[in-house]
Amino acid sequence: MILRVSALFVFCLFVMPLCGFNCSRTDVVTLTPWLAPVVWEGTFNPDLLDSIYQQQDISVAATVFAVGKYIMFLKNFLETAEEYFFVGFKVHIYVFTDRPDEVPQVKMAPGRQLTVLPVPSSNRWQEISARRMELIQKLIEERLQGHGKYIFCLDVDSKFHGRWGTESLGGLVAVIHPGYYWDPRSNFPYERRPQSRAYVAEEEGDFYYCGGAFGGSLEEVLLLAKTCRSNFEADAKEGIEAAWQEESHLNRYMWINKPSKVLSPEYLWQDFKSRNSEIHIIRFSGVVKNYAEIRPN
Ligand code: UD2
Repeated sequence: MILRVSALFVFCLFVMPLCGFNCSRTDVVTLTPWLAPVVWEGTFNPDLLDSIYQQQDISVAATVFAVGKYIMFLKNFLETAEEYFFVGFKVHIYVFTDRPDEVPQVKMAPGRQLTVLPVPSSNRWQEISARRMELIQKLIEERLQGHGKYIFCLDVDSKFHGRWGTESLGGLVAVIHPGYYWDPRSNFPYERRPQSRAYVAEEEGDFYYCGGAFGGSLEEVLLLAKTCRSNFEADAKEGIEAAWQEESHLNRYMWINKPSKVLSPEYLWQDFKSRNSEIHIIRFSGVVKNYAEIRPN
């Protein structure tokens, strides 16, 4: 009896604060039915996680596309990434753009670097968004193999407001779309035509995930990019473009290949939306933009 009480005492005093038992959430889903964590503020200990990954000497790559007028968003993206994205870790940002001369100079901390990769311009925004998978595949195959371990692929018309760090690392990582997380599955804007390779049937699907932020290990993201690219191209040969381009293919992929970590909408909020009470912090959000002004068509 004495042994049991003192074991409980030790557990409460030392283990609980470390492992996060004192920081749980009951107002939101924090575990998927396939046992992947759903990361919300208050469900993890950032210092503990950082200390674990510091020992592993990890590095994180990030891709961002700034084609045509979207270059205007890059400065804010890069400056806020310096403040909040994997601070204290090695970070390599790859900017794909058709306007390399307009890439802003942003002072980066030691251990952080930026590489500009030129891409052709395009007359269709859908094509720019969709070609990202192909370019991410090539980047991993041609430049990243053996360099670093993790990668995140992010929309440029966004900025960081709060920590995005080691709590987000995992094999395959998806972000729940802020527009649909309270909705029934039937409202999710999946591709619903069976002839598309992005098809998700009415009774299928877990969450609706964002195309604007996803990531994981280099191996997993390479598989994802390859699959989404080849499905997208096979659809295109048959004259089909999925409802939300590569976002639809990504959602199909995540239904079949369950993410090992799911990030809450804190990791990609939308500035035009008012903040709901369960959102204790906004870490990254899409800025308000005038589509008619910035898209090529
Ligand atoms: C959603 C997704 C986006 C993508 C798209 C469907 C979120 C928050 N956003 O946003 O990721 O899945 O639906 O295609 O999940 N881009 C350029 N130049 C252009 C057009 C696009 O560089 O002229 C790049 C840029 O990095 C941008 C991204 O493509 O952030 C996505 O395009 P968008 O922001 O116009 O797509 P949107 O807002 O419909």
